[in-house]
Amino acid sequence: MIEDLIPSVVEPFLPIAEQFAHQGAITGLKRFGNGNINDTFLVTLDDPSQTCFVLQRINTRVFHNPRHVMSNMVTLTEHIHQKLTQEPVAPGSVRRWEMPRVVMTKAHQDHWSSGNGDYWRAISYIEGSESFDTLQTPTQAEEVGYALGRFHHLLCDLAPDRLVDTLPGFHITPQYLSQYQRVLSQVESLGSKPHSLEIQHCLDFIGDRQTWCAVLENAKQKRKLPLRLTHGDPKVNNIMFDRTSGKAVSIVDLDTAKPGLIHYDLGDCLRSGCNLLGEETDNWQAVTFEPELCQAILKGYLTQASQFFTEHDYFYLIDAARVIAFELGLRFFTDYLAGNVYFKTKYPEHNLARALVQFQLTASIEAQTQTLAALIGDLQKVKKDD
Ligand code: GN1
Ligand code: MG
Repeated sequence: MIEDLIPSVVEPFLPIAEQFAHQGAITGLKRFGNGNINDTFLVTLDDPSQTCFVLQRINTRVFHNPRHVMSNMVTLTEHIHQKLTQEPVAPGSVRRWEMPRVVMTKAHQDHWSSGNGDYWRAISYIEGSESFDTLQTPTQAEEVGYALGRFHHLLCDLAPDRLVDTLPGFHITPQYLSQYQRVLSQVESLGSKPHSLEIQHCLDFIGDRQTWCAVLENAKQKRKLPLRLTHGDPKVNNIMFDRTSGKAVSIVDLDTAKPGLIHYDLGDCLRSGCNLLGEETDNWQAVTFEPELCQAILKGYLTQASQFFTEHDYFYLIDAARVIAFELGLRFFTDYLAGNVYFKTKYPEHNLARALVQFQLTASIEAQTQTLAALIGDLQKVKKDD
């Protein structure tokens, strides 16, 4: 029965899904994924040539110019689709690699706006794929690294200025620090947040890292790290795995693609991939950064990155993981202090709990600097010997 597959809470969105359903009838509509920003739905169709697509309401409080988000997505996916025809996967290989496509409306638009200003778009679903919130094995981790490396490789000949900066300040850690300081001074002047032990821990943790946290931006200014095209949000659950072969097949969630440092991406991939408990765990004190998974992610990444990866790129790898974990903790904590205005939350202390997880991960990276430096040195040596 159709009704069973379209829960009544999402029924109001059915007419919107219809705008993008070119062939076949809609047989299902449900909320999809764990995104913290946009509202995402999976729409299923009774059409064998396209069994489903992803429908999203773009959060316009975060993405002020959704038209640019869409034009970036079209530029990027067209470039990659073109390049994939020039570099097909070896015949007989079990590996496939696909990029999502923008699904146009029946009126040939890349989005649909409702009368109330909501901005909707649809993207193809990678058939036969699945994603994971946490990684468990080095084999999976290597695939995640491969996927990010493949994405960077496919974009390395598209000029960074071909994409618009849709989120100014995104991953510029010192700007998040300034924002935190502003919010903190407002909260302190209102006297509205009592300092629990956990809050005090966050305040001290940030305070101790204020000078260091500009490390990637400093490297950018000194031209040690160049601007390149980045994904912006390559956390592990944005990597799709082929359900049959277990190999990475795609990287999705392209809203944040823009010019930046590939170290933002490497850091995000490492901080999400090497945390076995995941970013939503309640047990923040047990969170650790797993060097074995880090090694596997980098190994997979470097199989694809040899064309563009430099000595400086290696040098800033540990800082990348440490900064992006710290930065996300800072963003969550700032949002908690500000009253949960940016990230979706399920309970009032949710962003505080998330911040504690990311700070614990940062601390675990710091405690293992020597181990991480040794494993990166080994990977670099393998590359030189090749
Ligand atoms: C947000 O919406 P989602 O879940 O794809 C955020 C990322 C964070 C991530 C943490 C535009 O991504 O930067 O790393 O949450 N996206 C934006 O889960 O702020
Ligand atoms: Mg995202």
